[in-house]
Amino acid sequence: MLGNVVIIGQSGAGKSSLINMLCPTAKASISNNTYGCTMVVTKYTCHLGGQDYCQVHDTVGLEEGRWGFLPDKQAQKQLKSYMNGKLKKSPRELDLVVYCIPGARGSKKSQARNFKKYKSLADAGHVQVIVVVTHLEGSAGPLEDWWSENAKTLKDMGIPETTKHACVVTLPKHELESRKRHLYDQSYEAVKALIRNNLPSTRRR
Ligand SMILES: Nc1nc2c(ncn2[C@@H]2O[C@H](COP(=O)(O)OP(=O)(O)OP(=O)(O)O)[C@@H](O)[C@H]2O)c(=O)[nH]1
Ligand SMILES: [Mg+2]
Repeated sequence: MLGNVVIIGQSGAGKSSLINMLCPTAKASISNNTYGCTMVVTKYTCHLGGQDYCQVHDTVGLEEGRWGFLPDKQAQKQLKSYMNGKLKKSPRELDLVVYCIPGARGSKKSQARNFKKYKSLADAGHVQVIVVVTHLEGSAGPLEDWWSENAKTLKDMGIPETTKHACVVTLPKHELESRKRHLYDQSYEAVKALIRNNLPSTRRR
């Protein structure tokens, strides 16, 4: 087991969809874009190639506002206490944080606030934060181009351009136009490699 990976981000960013991509037997519930969906943290096994695997933790969505199933204030409290709990365990039960953002939706002040908040929490526990940008099936060129083309958006979100990242599509494959379906497979490989390469136990090898 290579470690524990916690996926965080705003409601609807595609965290559960990302989990379903990484762990095909997971069947994490996906929201309908109107209300947030994941109410409790759940963990799944993600195979990373060969005998290697990690645990990925699906978390509650942030920024649901006052009227969602889990208002932002409550979600923030739940996530913070979950991450702190994992960081304080001995041995530590958190090895990597994936911050998920929907690339097609631009940036919001709250995303910058959230990134800063959870990055400093992770930093304090000496845990790396990586970024996965979702919702990119509309991109005209290679998905990875999003990163350099959106330097201003990243800056607005407080995300350093040097952050390890992957630009992907997590919309379920059957919902993609057939000519775009290869992007799903490509995204799966990109995120798997990103996680694998940044887990401390792999880096120590
Ligand atoms: N267009 C597009 N839609 C996506 C993509 N990834 C996920 N979605 C859709 O976005 C909606 C929200 O996805 P979820 O995976 O439930 O998002 P979440 O971050 O887990 O949301 P919460 O559980 O509320 O925090 C669903 O309708 C997904 O099908 C993507 O890459 N592109
Ligand atoms: Mg979810």
